[in-house]
Amino acid sequence: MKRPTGRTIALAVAFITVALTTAAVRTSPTITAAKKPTITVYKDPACGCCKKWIEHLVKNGYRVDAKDTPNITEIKRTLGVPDALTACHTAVVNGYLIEGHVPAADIDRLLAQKPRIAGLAVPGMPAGSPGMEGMGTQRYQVLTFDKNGKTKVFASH
Ligand SMILES: [Cu+2]
Repeated sequence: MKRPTGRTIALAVAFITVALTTAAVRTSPTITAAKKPTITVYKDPACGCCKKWIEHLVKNGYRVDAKDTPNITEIKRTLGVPDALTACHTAVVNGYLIEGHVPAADIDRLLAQKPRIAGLAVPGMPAGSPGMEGMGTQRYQVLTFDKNGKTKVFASH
């Protein structure tokens, strides 16, 4: 019977170390976070649910450039958010508009799929959407919209 030599054990240890290091790099959340772009968020300084939505984005690896403005309605018009789809804050990421409490996972999918749309919207402020927790939950949809205001369902929650 052959006993393992010191060299065999050293090789095995080296192999396990490499395997563990590789696994750690692959699952590291900081690496994923570094790949996510900055989202510019326009909001009224008094808006509390806007701040909570920003926290949700940051928790999901986005960098946020928050811009307080007293005239958010004007900004929505200028950026081209259809009147029927408005909520509280309006955001811009990689050229897409994000209106209202859109979940970070839907923004992830938007940026991965890059559809030819103007942006995503969660009209109104449905209870239970990210940033609107603590007041129960209701079902809501994330809509895509184009420049003419034409919408399609992107996700249902
Ligand atoms: Cu809100």
